[in-house]
Amino acid sequence: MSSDDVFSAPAHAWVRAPGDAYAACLRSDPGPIDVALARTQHRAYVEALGAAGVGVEHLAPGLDAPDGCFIEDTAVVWDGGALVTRPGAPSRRGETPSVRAVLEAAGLDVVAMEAPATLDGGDVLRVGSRLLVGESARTNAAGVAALAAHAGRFGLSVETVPLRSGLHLKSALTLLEPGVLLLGAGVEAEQLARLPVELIPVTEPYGANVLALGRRVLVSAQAPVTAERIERRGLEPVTLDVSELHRGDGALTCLSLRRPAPGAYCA
Ligand code: CIR
Repeated sequence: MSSDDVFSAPAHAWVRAPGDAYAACLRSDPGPIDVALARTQHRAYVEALGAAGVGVEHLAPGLDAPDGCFIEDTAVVWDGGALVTRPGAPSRRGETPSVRAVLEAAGLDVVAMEAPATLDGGDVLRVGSRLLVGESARTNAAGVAALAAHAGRFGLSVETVPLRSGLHLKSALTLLEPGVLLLGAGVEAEQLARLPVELIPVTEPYGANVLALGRRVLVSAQAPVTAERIERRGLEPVTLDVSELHRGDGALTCLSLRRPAPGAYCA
């Protein structure tokens, strides 16, 4: 793997539908969650992945894993390798053994983080051969070091980015297309000034977390202005209503764990 890799839609994605325990997930919004609607919205998300040519594999929802549908947080995957994380929230650590099993079965070179390291996959954004890591409350220096050690063997470098607000780096910063990032309120533009990228500021609360599947881009239905801007750039926004997943502090990237095609990288 190297900086010459091409950006493309993921070849494969692992997902986990919201289980019965989802209403007890970690969240900042104290209002009720409609678990049945969350499942319906999750199904539509999975269909959108499939329609973009991504092969989807389902993991079983865990009875004692309320946040299990936010599977992105449990690993960081790239062409050939993966780091299974130790999520920052102790209640989420039981989600990782099943993820480790499928990543190993997929033939990836898997390393699992150990205490005291913590890292959530939602804090890791791939930009070319760089992995940007958010300094969130969920990710610590030992977690960043564990990622740097394993990913470094594949030619990937790791750089940290301070967060102004928000749960994860990717709550505020995602890749729209190669060299182009959507930037929300949670990260200051000056923190990214060193990067050879175009930054598109987004003001809608859920607008900065999109999932680019090649030219097709999944966007929250709660970010219509962002969807319009994406369309004006000649990309194909696909808007999805994920209201019940937003209620659990989730967004579009966190609902899947994605593996790129050989020689490629993906969002
Ligand atoms: C949590 O607090 O861990 C979950 N309720 C939400 C995780 C969202 N993950 C993500 O954006 N990568």
